[in-house]
Amino acid sequence: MATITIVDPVTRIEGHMKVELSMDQGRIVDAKCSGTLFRGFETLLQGREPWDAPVITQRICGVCPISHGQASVLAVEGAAGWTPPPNGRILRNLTLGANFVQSHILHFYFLAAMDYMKGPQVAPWVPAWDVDMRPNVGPIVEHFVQSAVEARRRAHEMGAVFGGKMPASHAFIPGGFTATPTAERIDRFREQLTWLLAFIRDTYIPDVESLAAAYPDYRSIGRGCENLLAYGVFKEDDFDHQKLLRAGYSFGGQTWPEPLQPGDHAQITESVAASWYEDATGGLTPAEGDTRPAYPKEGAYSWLKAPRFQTHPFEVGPLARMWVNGDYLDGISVMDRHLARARETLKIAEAMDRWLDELILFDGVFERREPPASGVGVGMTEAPRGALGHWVEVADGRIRHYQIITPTCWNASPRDDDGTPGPMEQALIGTPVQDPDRPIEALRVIHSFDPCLSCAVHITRPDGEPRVIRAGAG
Ligand code: NFE
Repeated sequence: MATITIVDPVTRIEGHMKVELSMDQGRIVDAKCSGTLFRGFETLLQGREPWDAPVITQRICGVCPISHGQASVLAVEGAAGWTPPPNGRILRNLTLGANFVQSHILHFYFLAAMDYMKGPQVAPWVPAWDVDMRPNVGPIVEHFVQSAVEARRRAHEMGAVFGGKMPASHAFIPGGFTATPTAERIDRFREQLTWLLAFIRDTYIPDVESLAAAYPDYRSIGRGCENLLAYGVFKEDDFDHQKLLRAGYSFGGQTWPEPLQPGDHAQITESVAASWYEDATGGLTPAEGDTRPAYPKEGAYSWLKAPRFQTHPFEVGPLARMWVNGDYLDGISVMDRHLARARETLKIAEAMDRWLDELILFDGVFERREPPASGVGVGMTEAPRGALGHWVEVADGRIRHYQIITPTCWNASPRDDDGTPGPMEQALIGTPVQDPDRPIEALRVIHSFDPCLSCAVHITRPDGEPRVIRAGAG
């Protein structure tokens, strides 16, 4: 008979997530992933000026704000028909790249590695479940202490060189970027990047490889839906022809992915059958859908909607990006996600070294224009955790409609109108579990996706009084 274990909250992720696991004969036979907070950013953007969107949406999350800034400026620029000058494009790439590097290092050393090894008996390694850990994982704990914390700090400082500050940067504005590329800033950026390139090559990638060698069974655990989707990111030219990480999709792990065409976003829909939202017709595109909470609701168990492409669930993230680019085709599993993420970090960091050389000193970074009075735009980009889209409609100079689909909405989505589980739910089903009360194996699957429920859900109090919280008040 199946037993049910609820892990709530799932820790060492961003945001709030609960997972309900049904287990039978040592395996997970069913899984439900729930986002446990409501995100109201779409609602609070309505009626505001389009220029507010990149600033406000960066507050969705402290880990990937730059991606939201990028998606938002692309959406507003799409509505206005603008493209930034070359320096603006390159400075965005560099600042976004810095954010990817810090996020991937954060994920491996601070969030995921502790699922596999015992560390010193101090936080963040304790409290922890007393479960079987394998001994031969290499010096990952030592590297966490000696260099991973410093690596993350350096990546943040690198992002702030042009971004002004991190995590949220005000440099992303429709029409371009606010910082100019001076020789002194380029030098400061390159100094951090040189250190980080050595860290990624000599420490991060070998650490992930030694973890994968110690846990070879996790090359077949957590395969999931095996559909992989990337919107593409890091524009290499001013005409939207070429990106460092191209857009594409693959059904069932096919190694010849399809390119994603500019109009294909119209085939992205969101189901709310298992989500606490009202939707009379279901399966709407983000351009049509809205955000009307409905709680409680029969059959619903998550504040995440269920995005689908061509009606199917898709895994997004570093593995999907590297897969559709042909850079990583070794497999789809827990360890393949870690390996692809580490190799992507190097690919991005190496490209950043080149982009620094492409900056044009004393050239413009921004073209001053009037904000659009009306129009629709879609900002399709990538966040560290995967495909990110912002949809905007402007009318009478104000935002009439705004919708966001984050990577974790794709990966941790609940059932859709057809009852099909989301990618993370599918990856959990079939996973062997030794102890149903301490399902560490399930956490390894979940963490391999690097979920961020902060991006996926949020809470607002539209009718409430502001709550004053005094830090340190007795
Ligand atoms: Ni809050 Fe985010 C990333 C975005 S995840 S971290 O990466 O968008 O859903």
